[in-house]
Amino acid sequence: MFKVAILVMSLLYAVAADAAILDFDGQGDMVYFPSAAPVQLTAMTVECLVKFDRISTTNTGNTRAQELVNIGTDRDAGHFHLRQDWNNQSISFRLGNVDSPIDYFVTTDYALELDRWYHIAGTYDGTDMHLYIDGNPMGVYNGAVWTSDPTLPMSFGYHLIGYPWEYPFDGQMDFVALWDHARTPEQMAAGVDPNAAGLVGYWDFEEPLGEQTVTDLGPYAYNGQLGTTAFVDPADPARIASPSPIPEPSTLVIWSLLGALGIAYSWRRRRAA
Ligand SMILES: [Ca+2]
Ligand SMILES: [Ca+2]
Repeated sequence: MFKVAILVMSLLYAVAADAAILDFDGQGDMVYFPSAAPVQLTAMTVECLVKFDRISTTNTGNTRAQELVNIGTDRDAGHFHLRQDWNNQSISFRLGNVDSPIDYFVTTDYALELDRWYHIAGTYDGTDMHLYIDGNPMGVYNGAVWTSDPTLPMSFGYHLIGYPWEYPFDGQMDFVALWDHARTPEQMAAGVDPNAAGLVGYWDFEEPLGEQTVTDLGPYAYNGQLGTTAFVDPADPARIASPSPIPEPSTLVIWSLLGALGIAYSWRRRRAA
């Protein structure tokens, strides 16, 4: 009966087709959230799908990193960052201590490739931080002490307006989700149910072309905007048609079903291309 229930739920998820993604130009394109976060986080998951047009490989100023999803700067107490770092040419997940601007971070040597979609996630259960790429564990930090500062602005693809190091993202992004608890790889593989408990925000970028608002499908209407203003501006990411192969929810569901049935799987094997 349990498996049947999962099958029915999965079929419901599979109805949601993906038509659009956001393309960031690497010159300062961002999604910016003018409002404060709806909740203060004492645990979290941040996850997104990204494809890189550039990998940061050298310690050269503004291009030494690429921000994916973050709140605040990496000097703010109560920040979090999911970014691509030059020093290992891979991903890091960072939390800033609320008591002092100290980063706890998890990083990896996993070699990123251009022109390939990745599911990237950072989780924090109140004690331990985990970094996942395509659902595969990439590292852990035990004993982090962190609480978010909900007044810090959130952005996708950019460090923060007015901060010297912008770390602009050059690539494509879709399916960003923020949770108030640490999700497991199996849960992440099942995709995002906008009605799920503990969802803080979920953005799939399916608004019409020309729409400036980046709509939160979760419970709090935690909406963002393209670029630095609510109008057309140079920092607006481009809304473009969803290309193939992007791991759409319907594809992920098949693999989560296999996981529920006890059949081993990995995110990497989900990508046939
Ligand atoms: Ca989309
Ligand atoms: Ca704008």
